[in-house]
Amino acid sequence: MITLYMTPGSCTTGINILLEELELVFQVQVVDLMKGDTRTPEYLAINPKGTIPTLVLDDGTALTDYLTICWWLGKTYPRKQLIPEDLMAQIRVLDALSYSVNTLHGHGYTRIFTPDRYAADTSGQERVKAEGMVLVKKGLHYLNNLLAGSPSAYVTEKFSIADTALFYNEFWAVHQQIDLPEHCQRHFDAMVKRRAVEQVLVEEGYGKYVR
Ligand SMILES: N[C@@H](CCC(=O)N[C@@H](CS)C(=O)NCC(=O)O)C(=O)O
Repeated sequence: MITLYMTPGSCTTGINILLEELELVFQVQVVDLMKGDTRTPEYLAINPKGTIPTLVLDDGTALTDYLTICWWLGKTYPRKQLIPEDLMAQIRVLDALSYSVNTLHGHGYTRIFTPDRYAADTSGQERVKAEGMVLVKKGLHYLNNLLAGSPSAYVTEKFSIADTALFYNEFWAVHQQIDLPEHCQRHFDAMVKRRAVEQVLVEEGYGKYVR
């Protein structure tokens, strides 16, 4: 059976949503980031990058990195059309996906959540967090403009793999009490109305965000 290595409320929430959207049978292995579960020899043997999400397939292949896992899921289960056919729509999906994971999460939120990676002392860490906040607001602004040009509340005409990555970043903003810009708020509202999103948020202990 497919196994998702995940931490509730982390970026893995987006992959959990995708698995539920695809109605796949899978199991989860909870990873305690604070306890350092991603740095154990056992975990590094599965994912040498020491990150979550990791998706281990039936044959034991371990997929690592958000984009890789999304792409595999979208291509392996095409019936839900989570990757659009049209090339320019695919380009929008890749742009939103990559920017959400690598820039907004990777540069912005990482500074807010783990400032100790950038500075050893308390005042340095406060500066890093403030820099992270600026990067997150700038990133949300970029994605808000991208959504403004969309024919739907989603990144493209229909829900796609990109929407899950944008969603977990919006979810973190709401959780951090950072105001979402207009189109991101509309996207977030559309996402929490989806059955799979509601189910995952409740399962992961964030039912209060479901309206
Ligand atoms: N590039 C990775 C990054 C994902 C990532 O940063 N995940 C965080 C949790 S939200 C993590 O694994 N942190 C543990 C660590 O980096 O040690 C991906 O796309 O999956």
